[in-house]
Amino acid sequence: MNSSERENIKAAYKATFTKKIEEVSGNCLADASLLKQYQALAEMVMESITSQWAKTNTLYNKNESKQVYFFSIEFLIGRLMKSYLSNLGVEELVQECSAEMGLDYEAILAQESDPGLGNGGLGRLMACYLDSSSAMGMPAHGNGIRYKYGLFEQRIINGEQIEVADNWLKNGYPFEIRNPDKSVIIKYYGQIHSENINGNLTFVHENYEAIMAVPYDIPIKGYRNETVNSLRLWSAEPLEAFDLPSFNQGHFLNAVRHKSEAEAISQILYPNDNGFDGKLLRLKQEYFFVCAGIKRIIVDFKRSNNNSMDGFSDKICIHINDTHPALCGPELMRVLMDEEGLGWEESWKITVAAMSFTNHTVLPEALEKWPVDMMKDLLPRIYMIIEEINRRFLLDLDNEFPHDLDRNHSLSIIRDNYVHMASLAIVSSHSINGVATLHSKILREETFNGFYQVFPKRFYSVTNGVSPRRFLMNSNPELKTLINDSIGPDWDHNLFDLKKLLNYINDPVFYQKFDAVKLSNKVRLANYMARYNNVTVDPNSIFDIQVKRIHEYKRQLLNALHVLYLYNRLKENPNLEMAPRTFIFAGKAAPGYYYAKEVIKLITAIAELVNNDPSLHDKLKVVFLANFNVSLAEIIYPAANISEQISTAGKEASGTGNMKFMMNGAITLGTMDGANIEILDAVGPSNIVSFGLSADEVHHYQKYGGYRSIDIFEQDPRIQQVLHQLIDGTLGYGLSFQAIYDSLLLYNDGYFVLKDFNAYADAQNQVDHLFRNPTIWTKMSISNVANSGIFSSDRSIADYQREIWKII
Ligand code: OAK
Repeated sequence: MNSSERENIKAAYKATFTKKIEEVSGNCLADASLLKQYQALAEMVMESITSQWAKTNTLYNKNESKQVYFFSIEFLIGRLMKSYLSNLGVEELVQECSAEMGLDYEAILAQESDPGLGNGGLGRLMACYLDSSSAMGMPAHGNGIRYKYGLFEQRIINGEQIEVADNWLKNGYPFEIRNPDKSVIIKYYGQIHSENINGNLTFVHENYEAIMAVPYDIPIKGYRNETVNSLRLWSAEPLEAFDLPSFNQGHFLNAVRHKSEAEAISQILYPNDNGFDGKLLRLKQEYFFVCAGIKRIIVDFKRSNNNSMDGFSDKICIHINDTHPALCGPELMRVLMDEEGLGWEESWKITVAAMSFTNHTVLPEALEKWPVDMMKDLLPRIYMIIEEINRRFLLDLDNEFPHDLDRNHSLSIIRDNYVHMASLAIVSSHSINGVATLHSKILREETFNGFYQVFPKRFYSVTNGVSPRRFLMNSNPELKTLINDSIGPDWDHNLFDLKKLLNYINDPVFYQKFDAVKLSNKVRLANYMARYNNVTVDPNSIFDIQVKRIHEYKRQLLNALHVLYLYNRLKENPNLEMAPRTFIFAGKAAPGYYYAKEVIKLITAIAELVNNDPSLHDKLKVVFLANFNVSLAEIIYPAANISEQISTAGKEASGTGNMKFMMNGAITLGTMDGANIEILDAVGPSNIVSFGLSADEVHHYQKYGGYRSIDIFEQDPRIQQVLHQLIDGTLGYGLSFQAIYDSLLLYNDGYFVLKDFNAYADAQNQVDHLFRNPTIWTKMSISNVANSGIFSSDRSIADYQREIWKII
């Protein structure tokens, strides 16, 4: 494009934008608020996407290529405007025009709410996978719930977490289209009768409670291509706004009660990460989006397949993201048998061939199991089908392993009066995978070993990945520019090309530029902390960052105790030689997770102690950033020097924050857990700092005992001092962290914090030495970026296509 063409395009953009402002606000540009500017831009974006969206859908409706449907109870998509603009290839243009019109581009983008429709890794992974599928031109869609309130907003008041409702829809959401014509009726409760209709045994559902699932579709625009996939989020509504008989009798409250009961289903996201609390409403949610999603898939499939179900599983993959959508199996069976008139065997074949299942945690407390009575009452037909699936499965098992009652019991989907969702998911899927090599091994050898013995060929491993567009190109534009200037722009379609950066691994000019980018990102985060935490930090200090959900197994406590230990060392010796450090934490605790909330309190108390002690000469700062979400994450990752990935080995299925940090040049300080092991493989041992017990060692202690935390305490005066400080008032008058203290000593330190303390302190010491040698540090940092290609979610999606969905 020559410069006069570009000027014409810019003029046209400015004119359209000015007109749009009038349309959305009734004001002229000069009087339009930032919100209206954002809404005008959002409308323009939607207008430029929708025709491509329609074309993509027309193509998909022909059913020529296989389509994947991700069923997930969470989709943590983050703000979308920047992705749309960049994927459309117009971001620079919009930026330039905004500046020329005197508008604040970043402030306009900040108007967008950040939909918190997920807790953490599970939901964010889905968003990355949608992004990658579209980027790769692959037909893939999301199916989930349009929660009216997403994950709570976290405020820190007097050092404690306070939860505030996340009203992300308060100004409307411009990137969704409501499609009431595609609504589906969902039936709960009632009774099932079998009837003989024309010689066929037919199941009839009576006296049920019906509610309506209404889809809202969000376009997922591919990166600089023509593909626009869909994320379909279902909202619950009553069939009728009023119960007219009640209304007419003057029972006004009754008349609207069923409305709020129906709406309750998609009212709020359960705020548990890696946990399960078996509430009835949650089971309603699970069936809600499963039933609605399956119905639409079948309607769409049949419409383009001469009203026939032939070849369904050749064209449709139903991928379930953990067990929350595991009812997809029995629901698909129900539709195939009760609505499509197929027999059990044929239906079962189709179901297993269509379904695949990814597990995302091995924590026993997160494995879902529903009381039989609850399931039977709420979903009577589904429960009947689960019983039959189980009966046939146990029969097969008995044929293969005769009289093996223990095996039969332990693998039974229904056992001890519960429906075990992982068992249901495994039995009804042709593929089961873990999300990192170690995790998949633990699934095979421990968690699902019984099933692995029965179905060895069903088990796979696909290591997670993250979107390089969101977590590198869009959130770290200066690094993107530097990479473009160095190796050319083509790495954007193949992240493995980042390896070409290794050509600069000894180039001092490149070092300087690379360091300048990191510093600039650190300054941005330092400004954020000055503004929101009122703490001044030195951008030249080591930014040592741990951001993720607060959970015992993730061991924020290990980090916090070490900070206290470092504080003690500095107090003892104010001239201690060390690079200044800024320890940064962020993450939400589940509202009912007392211990996690205590950890937040502890970190903020340590921050208070450390940041207000002038004798430390600014060598140590601690910051807890409130309300960690996708938008804040995008500011944090580019600014990190150290990525803390210190879970108890064997507990973190994969981790994905570790990959986002690495892509932005942070050095991993990590245990040999989850994908950290693969990060080590990718960068080599000299570009990572690893420490601590191995998963095998942890497993051994857990199985056979032999670890006594009190012994470590008694032998290590550093630990004694730090633990006493938890309860002796050092951290504030009247503040005592007795529960944490007890967990470590009285309850024998279930997550091996004290056991790993020494190794962690040594590793931190090593970090200090490495950082004080800038050449070595920059080299390590560049190596991390250069070797991060394997952690692109494009690679993960390619693995799924090849191994699991068999698309290419
Ligand atoms: C949440 C609820 C239930 C089960 C699992 C989760 C979850 O978020 N798991 C996380 O999934 C991520 C994506 O696979 C992994 O990277 C994390 O290690 C895992 O904790």
